[in-house]
Amino acid sequence: MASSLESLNRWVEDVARLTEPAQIHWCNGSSGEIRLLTEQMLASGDLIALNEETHPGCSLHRSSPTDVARVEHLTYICTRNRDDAGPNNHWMDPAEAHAKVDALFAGAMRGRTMYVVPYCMGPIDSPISRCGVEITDSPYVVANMRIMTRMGAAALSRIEAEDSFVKGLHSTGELDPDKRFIMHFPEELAIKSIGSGYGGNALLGKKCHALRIGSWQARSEGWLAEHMLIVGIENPQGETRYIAAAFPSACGKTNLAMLIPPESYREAGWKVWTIGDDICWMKPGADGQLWAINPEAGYFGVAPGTDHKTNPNALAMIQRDTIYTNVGITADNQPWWEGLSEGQPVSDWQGRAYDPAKGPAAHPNSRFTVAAQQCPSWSPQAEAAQGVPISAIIFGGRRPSLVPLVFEARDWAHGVLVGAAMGSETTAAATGAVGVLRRDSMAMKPFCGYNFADYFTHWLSFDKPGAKLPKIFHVNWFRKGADGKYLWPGFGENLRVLEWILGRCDGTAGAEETAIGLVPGIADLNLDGLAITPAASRELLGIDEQAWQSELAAIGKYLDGFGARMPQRLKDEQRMIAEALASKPAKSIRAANG
Ligand code: OXD
Ligand code: MN
Repeated sequence: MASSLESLNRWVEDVARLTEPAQIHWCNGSSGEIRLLTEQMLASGDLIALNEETHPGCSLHRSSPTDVARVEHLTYICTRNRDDAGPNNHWMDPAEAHAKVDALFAGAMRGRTMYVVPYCMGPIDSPISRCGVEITDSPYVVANMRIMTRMGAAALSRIEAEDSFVKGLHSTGELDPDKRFIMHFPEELAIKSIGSGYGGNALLGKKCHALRIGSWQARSEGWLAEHMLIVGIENPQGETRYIAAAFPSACGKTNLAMLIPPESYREAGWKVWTIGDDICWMKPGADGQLWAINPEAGYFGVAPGTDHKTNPNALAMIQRDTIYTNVGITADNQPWWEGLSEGQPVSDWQGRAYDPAKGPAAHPNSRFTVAAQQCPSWSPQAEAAQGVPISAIIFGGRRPSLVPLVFEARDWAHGVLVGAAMGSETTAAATGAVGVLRRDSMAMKPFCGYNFADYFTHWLSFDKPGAKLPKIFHVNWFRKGADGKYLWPGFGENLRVLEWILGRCDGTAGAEETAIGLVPGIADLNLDGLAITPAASRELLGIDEQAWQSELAAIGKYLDGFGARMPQRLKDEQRMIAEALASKPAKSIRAANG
């Protein structure tokens, strides 16, 4: 059999023949290489230097105004059998998809440099990590991949030693939305993306590899590739436990991953450690626990709303060596976005004189790209080859009504249903209407590389003898009162909810059994020092049985939409809860020592 490097060389030659670049550059990931590339981009205008005194090593990239977000309607899963992609994906026959994009790739790199970017998703020495190579004609993509992945010589050595890697081909093409496609070929471990330079469409290691192709690989190899942050919570006794949490785009994953404990918790000795803010790969270990790595090496975070109050760790980490995309700038060339309490914009994200009548200074989906280590709460365990053991999995969404602040699933299968039923109001991270409720199972609707029904079956399969699975919870920071105001303060105060969750994991926290799961009583949560009225806390934790009956009916309909492949186990779970809602009164269960 040909070695991986032979097959890589052959692929690079084939791509060069098709795309006709002026030159080919194999990236080694060195600091000299990135320095030169950055100088070239500053000279060409691909990057704009920012204030070197306040923001050393930072630069700004302005994307094409029609290329500012992921494009789900142009994103395809191309499997031989349409049902393998499922109703949750756009599908195209692989032969047709290759023909369609190859026609666009023909000659696409004329006059440009073709970069060959070997990368590793996850610590170089981790058995959970997987490698890929992205071929791109965008130096901006190369610079981002260098921050977001372990890119260069070490990844190439691992590829040489392994027998497969994910092939990602990218060109910005003409940046024409009519000639834009993000194609995935999971059976070939291949991606072809053309016509966009935007993060999620162009940094192929992230959504395309680590989630869409990764989820496919994970199913065939017995692990999970999830749209989850990973955070470590250290209690005053010095024990750190790890939580993985899935929220749809722009629901505060980055904020939760970098949470600053409230003052009283800090004083008592609580600490928060960041492992990852977007993607989590989890695999059962020999001990039966799920062990997780963050496959990424950086954060590609949403800038607007990032401030001292909302996410001081994020603000601190982006003061140096950061690539900003589509933010505004101040008169002295500092980056600026809506929600930043200091400074005034003079130019907007398109480089026009800032005029509030023309819209915000920063695009709502403007971003920062920064190395993970720059985060003050970065955990050295993010580099651990074996990963970290996961004690709890949290699902959540933006639900202004109905869904309580937190509840616990009775068992794994119930937890899988809770994840499958997740929903949220849409945000600006993808193009489309904002503020509409859409079901987003496990926050993977845009990212699962195969049929959701098969994905739920895969999740259920982890519940087997010997497994020591994490408990599963659902949170909702976004419930509103009758006055339209949020009932829960959110941000650092969310640690109070995490404390309850960890207390449930070790049997020290109480809960009340309800038809939808285990909900804390008011006395089970530490609300000390919070300005929250008893009426508001009752509303936050309350369950409106009638409204939940409609919700369960809607969930049942949603599951039925996946047809015959939907696991019966999940449908049974839905039916049991619907029946319990119609009959069961709430009862209180107390922790053994609580
Ligand atoms: C992201 C997203 O960019 O989920 O992380 O949209
Ligand atoms: Mn994401």
